[in-house]
Amino acid sequence: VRAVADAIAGAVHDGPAVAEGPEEGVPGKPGPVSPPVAEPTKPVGPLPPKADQSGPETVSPTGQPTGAEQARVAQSGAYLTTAQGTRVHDSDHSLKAGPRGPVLLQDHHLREKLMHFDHERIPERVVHARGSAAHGVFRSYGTAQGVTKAAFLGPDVETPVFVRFSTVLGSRGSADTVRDTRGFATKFYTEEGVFDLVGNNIPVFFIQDAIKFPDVIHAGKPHPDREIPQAQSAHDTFWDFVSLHTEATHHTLWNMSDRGIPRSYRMMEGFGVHTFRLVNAEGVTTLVKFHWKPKLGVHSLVWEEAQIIAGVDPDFHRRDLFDAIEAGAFPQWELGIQTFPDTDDQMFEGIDLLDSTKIVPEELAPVQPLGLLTLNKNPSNFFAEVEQVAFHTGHLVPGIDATDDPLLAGRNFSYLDTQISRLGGPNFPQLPINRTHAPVNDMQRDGMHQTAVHRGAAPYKPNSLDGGCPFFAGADAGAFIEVPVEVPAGRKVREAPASYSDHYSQARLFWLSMSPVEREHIIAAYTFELGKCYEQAVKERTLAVLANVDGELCAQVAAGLGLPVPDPSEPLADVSPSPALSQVGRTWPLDGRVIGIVTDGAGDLAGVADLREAVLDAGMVPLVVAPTGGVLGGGDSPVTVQRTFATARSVEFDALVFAGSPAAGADAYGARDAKAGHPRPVTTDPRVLALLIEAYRHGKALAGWGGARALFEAVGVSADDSGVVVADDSQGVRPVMELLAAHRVWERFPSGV
Ligand code: HDD
Repeated sequence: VRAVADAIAGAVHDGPAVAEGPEEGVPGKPGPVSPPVAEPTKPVGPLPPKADQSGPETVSPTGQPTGAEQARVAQSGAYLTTAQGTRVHDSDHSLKAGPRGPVLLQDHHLREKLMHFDHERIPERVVHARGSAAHGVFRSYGTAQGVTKAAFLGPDVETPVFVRFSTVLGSRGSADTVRDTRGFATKFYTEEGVFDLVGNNIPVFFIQDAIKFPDVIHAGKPHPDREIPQAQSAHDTFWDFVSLHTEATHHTLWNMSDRGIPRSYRMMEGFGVHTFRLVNAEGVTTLVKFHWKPKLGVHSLVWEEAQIIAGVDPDFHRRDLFDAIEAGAFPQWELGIQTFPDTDDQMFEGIDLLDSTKIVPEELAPVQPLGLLTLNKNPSNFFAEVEQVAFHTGHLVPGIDATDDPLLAGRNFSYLDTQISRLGGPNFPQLPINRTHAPVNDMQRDGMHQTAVHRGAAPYKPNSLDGGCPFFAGADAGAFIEVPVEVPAGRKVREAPASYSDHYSQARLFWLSMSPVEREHIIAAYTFELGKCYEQAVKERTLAVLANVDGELCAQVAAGLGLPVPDPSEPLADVSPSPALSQVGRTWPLDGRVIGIVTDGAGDLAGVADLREAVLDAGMVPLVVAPTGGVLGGGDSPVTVQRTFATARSVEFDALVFAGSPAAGADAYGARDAKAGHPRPVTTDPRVLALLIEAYRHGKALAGWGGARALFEAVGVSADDSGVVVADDSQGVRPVMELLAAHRVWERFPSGV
């Protein structure tokens, strides 16, 4: 940059002499042109990555180092210019009539700079305002060809994608780990046009008909008078609505389960929710439900962890996604479908496929894999990409069509409509992130923010002036042709089919599918949320709803609220559990798990370095925690500190290892006990004790060597407890890594958190 600047500066100085301007400080008197303003900084190379990002190698999908040059350098030239390209002489002082005089209206640069700044924000999304996203690629296995002619689902076809994850209720700046549904929206830039799969991490929805959407969102959003609470369902209006509107019961139960507080976006399932209609090359149709299955498994936080993170690191999920991709630990999901015959009644095993409050258990219709999604590139500019991306359920490609689900129909109107106010007009498909990768040859013209310079005189059809172009395509030329399905004839009514009045059977199915620990969490969540309500009638009505789901669930929540247990108002549904719905009881890959290695800074540093390498080799992220920052030790294996006792909190680690400290013995991790002969390190730094106690309570794997045994005993953790590994050296604690395959030490529950 400096070389270019010097070259350009030289060229200017070598040019013809400039006319003399007024002398500085003397009004009206001609003087020399004032010299360029002295720059306070010199151009520098990219800064080194921050310590906390220096874990695994930082690479881009193409193997290039990232983060530095591309991401940090915002400018493309040596000189600052206005938006019109005119070079700027001074951007720090307004143009004034003398140093203490009034600012002059003729200062175009000031006007332009402030005008642009004043308009930097656009309206946030009315729902799903808080989110983050990544680029990636979807590679199809070709297994879906029998049921769809969609070209991007052909064998080995690779399609670029952009995926945005989100919470629903909170504002743009709200915390990531609140209890809520998560959005999982995927834009496939296929050769046949854009296909958007705008799903959630929960397979059912609160309402069966889109006309209720404003109601459920008004109830869930903060109270309109005081605008609290932010990003929460734990308040009267939400529970008022869902207790009166009982078709929401199934979705609400999912929200109160561990699914409402995911550990990471990388560890969430995704669902298209509605039933879609696929059509193959022969015109044969199949009804399907879309599923995203994460390679890392489906994992959640525990509620206390989620609450602490909301304060300690509100960007937890955003950071996790970004860091994983920067580190080359690219998250992956398999896309799959459940298939159902396209029968006249659109029912499967007694389940109404057009009712978005219902699932079809995987035991009845297995999820068949179609392809693999890999997220491998972070956005370069959050606003341009993550804020401006516009998803729409109506963006379909040949081979994939909508069904008559009334929730989907309303969405097909709403997503286009909302972009008009959010992105300021009808030309949002021209924004770079929204541009299709297929050739566009439409007849849309003009409008706000038009960036295309269209040519020709005949943007209409039919025409003869452009030779009749463009022509319509038939199915052979890849046109999107709506599947000509029969529409049931009938009267025009505002009614729902009888099957839509079953509001409890699948809520019960979900409850019965949960393991004991997951049920404990659901009871705790209902008790917490209703405990935050003020209206007695709302609490009582919710208990009446729960009585129709399960007696034990209702009784436990009632006990927590100190209220009587109501009788069910209808017989409990006779349903079988779906084991696939439980998150507990399996093992999963360890990639990207975070292991904190806590050292007192003076102990077995060689052991710390050795363990760090072992964690990296296992594809996980080691973070060294020490009393202060900097580099510990020296020689061949210095250890860089990533977290200090002041900045570390247990919630960002999946496991904690307390490094041995032979020198300090039992008094490691803090000042020694003043009382000679005291057996325990009672003066251990309280922040270290908090790390240990929280991690234990949240069911995290723990390990330690050397003086760590005494530290564990000091807080009542025994070396014989489940999920605790105590050894003599850093080699001996390595089995702690394998414990992470089960996500948590489930034996420690129920724990009351
Ligand atoms: Fe919606 C955004 C998912 C029902 C109206 N929705 C939005 C996003 C996701 C979903 C993931 C965020 C997209 C992004 O990242 O930009 N919505 C769902 C699912 C639903 C659902 C899975 C039920 C199955 N939504 C739904 C209904 C309506 C809307 C019934 C209205 C009738 N949704 C919107 C919206 C949003 C939106 C207001 C806000 C911003 C946007 O669309 O672009 O139009």
